[in-house]
Amino acid sequence: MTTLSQFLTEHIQQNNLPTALGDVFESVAKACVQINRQVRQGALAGILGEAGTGNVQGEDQKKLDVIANQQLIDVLKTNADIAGLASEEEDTFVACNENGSYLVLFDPLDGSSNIDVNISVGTIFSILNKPEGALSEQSFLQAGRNQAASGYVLYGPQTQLVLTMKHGVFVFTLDADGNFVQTQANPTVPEQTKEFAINMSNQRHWFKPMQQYIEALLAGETGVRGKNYNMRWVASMVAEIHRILMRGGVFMYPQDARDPAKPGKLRLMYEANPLSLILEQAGGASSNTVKNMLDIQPESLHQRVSVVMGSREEVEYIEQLHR
Ligand code: AHM
Ligand code: MG
Repeated sequence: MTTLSQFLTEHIQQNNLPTALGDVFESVAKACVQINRQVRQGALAGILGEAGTGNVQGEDQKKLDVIANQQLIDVLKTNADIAGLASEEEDTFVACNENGSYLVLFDPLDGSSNIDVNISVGTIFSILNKPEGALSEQSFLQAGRNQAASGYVLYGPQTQLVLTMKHGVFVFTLDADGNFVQTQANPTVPEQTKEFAINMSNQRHWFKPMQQYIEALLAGETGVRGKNYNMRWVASMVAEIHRILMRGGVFMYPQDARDPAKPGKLRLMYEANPLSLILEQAGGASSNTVKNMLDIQPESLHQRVSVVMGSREEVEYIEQLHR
């Protein structure tokens, strides 16, 4: 039995990584154990429902969005290695410790439309090296490939932490005493799949190549793909990506024709990038339909992006349709 702390010590030594990186993971895990407690309590703690506030992106916040965000900020601020934070729920970045060498970006509670109906939600996080010089928004605007590490916590039937420090992917399960224990090493995303995930209600808004792709999947054996596909949509990206990490599949939230100012629904820096790094480390692929997700140079903290990620063969097929 290997606990998260034991794993971090060994993994960091083996791969010559800075010990401070391990401490950042310890802090994120600590905050997520607190969030997990709140999520599990639900109505018993009186924390379901709307907060009555909105975030900078014009989205209504749930009470638990606000609580999870504050818990992460409070815990991460006490870590001297962390120079700054950025969150889906904060207008701009939060400065922390002047001498810190890391930046942490997070979506405190992804899939929060699911909280009130007791369906899986998660925390997604990305860890960047802080560039030299004074902290500014610019310090955070690094391509996904530059991430030092990333991960997520899935609050599902089991609470699991999945992480990468760019030396493989590791899975931990929270035990009854509140400790993460390693339960899997290096899961791999199968290259081929027969499972896809997309919100079909947006179909009429999609651009042509996406229409064409889904039409081919729905045609099953009788279409150009020559096989029958199954579909899943949890509306919790962490849950979908975890499923794909475990058994393959393709997840899509494409840009569509509705609002040219909004290239997709999901956010690049704290949703797409961290999950892309996990999938790429596990042999999967990730794209904005024309370009590897991890090569996109971000222009703003809350930038939205078109998302296609999962089994390599499907992601490449979709990219081809867009060429
Ligand atoms: P959130 O960060 O506000 O929870 O939104 C992100 C979520 C993703 O987890 C999920 O894939 C998507 O929104 C679902 O969107 P929709 O409700 O349009 O299906
Ligand atoms: Mg989210």
